Amino acid sequence: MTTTAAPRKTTSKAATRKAFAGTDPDTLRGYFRDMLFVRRFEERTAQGYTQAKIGGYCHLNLGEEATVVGVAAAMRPTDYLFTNYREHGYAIAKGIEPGRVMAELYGRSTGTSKGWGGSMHMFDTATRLLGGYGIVGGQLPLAVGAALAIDYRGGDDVVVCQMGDGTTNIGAFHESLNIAALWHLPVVFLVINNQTGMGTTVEQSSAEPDLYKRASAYRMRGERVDGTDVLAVRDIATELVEAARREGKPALLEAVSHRLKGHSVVDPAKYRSAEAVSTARESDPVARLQRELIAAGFLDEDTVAAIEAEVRDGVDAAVAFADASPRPEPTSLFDYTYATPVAGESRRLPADPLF
Ligand SMILES: Cc1ncc(C[n+]2csc(CCOP(=O)(O)OP(=O)(O)O)c2C)c(N)n1
Repeated sequence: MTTTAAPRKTTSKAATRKAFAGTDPDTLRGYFRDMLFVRRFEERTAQGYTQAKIGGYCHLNLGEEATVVGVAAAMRPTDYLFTNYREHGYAIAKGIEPGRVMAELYGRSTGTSKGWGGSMHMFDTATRLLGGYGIVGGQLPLAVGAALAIDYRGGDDVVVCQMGDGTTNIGAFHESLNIAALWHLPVVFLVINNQTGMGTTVEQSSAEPDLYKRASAYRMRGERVDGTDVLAVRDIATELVEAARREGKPALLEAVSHRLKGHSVVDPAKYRSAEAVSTARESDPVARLQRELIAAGFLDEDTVAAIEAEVRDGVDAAVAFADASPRPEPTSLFDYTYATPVAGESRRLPADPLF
């Protein structure tokens, strides 16, 4: 069990290039573009919320972009992903059309869950994003079940199961890690340590705040990585995903980053000290990669402006698609509750008579 990837120092062009060695500049610019897309998409989501185009609970990936993109780069398209409710960026990184993600946020029938799921319940079998879960820890037993199904059928796909730091204290976390280790299931548990569960810090809530160490209770490999460093995340995630694929070795990866805003879009995060806010700002992964790529000579201001424009067009197109999409028919509310017909299922809408 080790701690990997101390933050890279950007001292000179040569040193920065050396840190990027082995990854070609186009791929690096692609990571930057994808991270920037998540950033701008989420900023637009917050705006859509204040315009009352988006309702319900809504949590953003701001500050988590390097982990989102790094983990996606480590996965095959056929690998499965389960997440908590903070999943818009993961949905896009997994390959879902951003317009369908925004349409789901808008509650439109063209969305990933036909407009009935909203921010916390994106689901797409084609790209193998199997949710989007609002119940803290709810995704873990299901992810282990998917890994069991893969193993049972003799497949070589892997399940990545994302969660927040607070989730490591819920019962389902321990039950899931135990079964995954006992049965050698191909699942990587990805803990996003953004320092807080709502307003409670990891130190206040966890008797063992080094969350990656929890893996040792199940004789599982546990790693901690700087979650603001896209290459460090990609490299360690690749190692763990491939060990799960080849050897049926489950693992836990703790990615440390900072939430740039409140818990959800309606949380002004007044419980945060000025120091915590400034630490979070300094750890901004998008700004960091931009800085480092410029220092290495792989990006210049003109290219950044061109990527910004391309990203803005992409997010504009997603918003336009969502805006133009129809709302689902109220009568379709119950169509997707069960996979198969259930006798006696109530399909009564609020204004309908009881009898
Ligand atoms: C079983 C359950 N308990 C409580 C809640 C309320 N709740 C929603 S988010 C949250 C905090 C979870 O924090 P963390 O796991 O660190 O995830 P993050 O929000 O930081 O991504 C809580 C307690 C819930 N949704 N489900």
